[in-house]
Amino acid sequence: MFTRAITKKPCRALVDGITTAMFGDGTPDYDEAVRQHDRYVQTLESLGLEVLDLDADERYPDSCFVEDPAVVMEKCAIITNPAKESRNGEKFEIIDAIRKFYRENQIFYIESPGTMEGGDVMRVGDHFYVGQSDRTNEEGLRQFKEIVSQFGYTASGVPVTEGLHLKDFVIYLEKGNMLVSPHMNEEPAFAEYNRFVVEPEELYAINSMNINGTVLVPEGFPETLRTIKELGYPTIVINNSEFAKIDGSLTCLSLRF
Ligand code: CIR
Repeated sequence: MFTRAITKKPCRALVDGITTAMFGDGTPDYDEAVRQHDRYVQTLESLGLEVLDLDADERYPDSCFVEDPAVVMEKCAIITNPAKESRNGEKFEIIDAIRKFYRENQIFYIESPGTMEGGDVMRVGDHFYVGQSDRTNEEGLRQFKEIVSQFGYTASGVPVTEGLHLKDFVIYLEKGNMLVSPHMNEEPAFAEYNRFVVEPEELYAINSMNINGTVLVPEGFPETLRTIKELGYPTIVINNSEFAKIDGSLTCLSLRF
């Protein structure tokens, strides 16, 4: 069960966020992004989470995507080392928030030449699948494994060849169910799970998010919504259009623990 989340308000510089336009082009509208973010925070609260919503930081256009500079779990927190220059400093800003919930001896750091972003880290029980992507390298994975193994967790790498982060192409919905891209459906690491393939036109909806049994689904993807409902999960549809324009999806906007 999640009891807390950390989020961070979008800044006006959001319009300069990194984008490959893989989920559609256009520049995010700041006011609409703020409204969508407020609704996101309220939704987490409605599901019982206490949310620490940090102030916007104009120095880092992508800083509302707090999932990337840290990975949190019950027994420890890891400050990552974001690969992109414009995002790397976010790791220094997230530490204060992490310190509110973790003791110093529970906080660890991915160090250069290791790189990692939380969007590449997908948890299944006490195992972490770690995307090996442009943002998370082998050395990042090695350090991550070393850290989490001290606390009884395991980790393994999965190649990400389609785009940004692992969780854009596969998401664990709990109860053995996964949403996968056609390519991830072929990934041997996921062979044992019940996989539900999301077709390319609904790719953005893979990054749906299970919060204590309810699945948040981005607005505008009827097939994926139907699949998730048919699996028996209660759902809440969330409009995330302004974040999608800069490759941001639902999980990116929070750290949950
Ligand atoms: C970036 O390219 O870093 C941001 N524009 C989007 C980050 C999305 N984060 C995530 O999926 N965890």
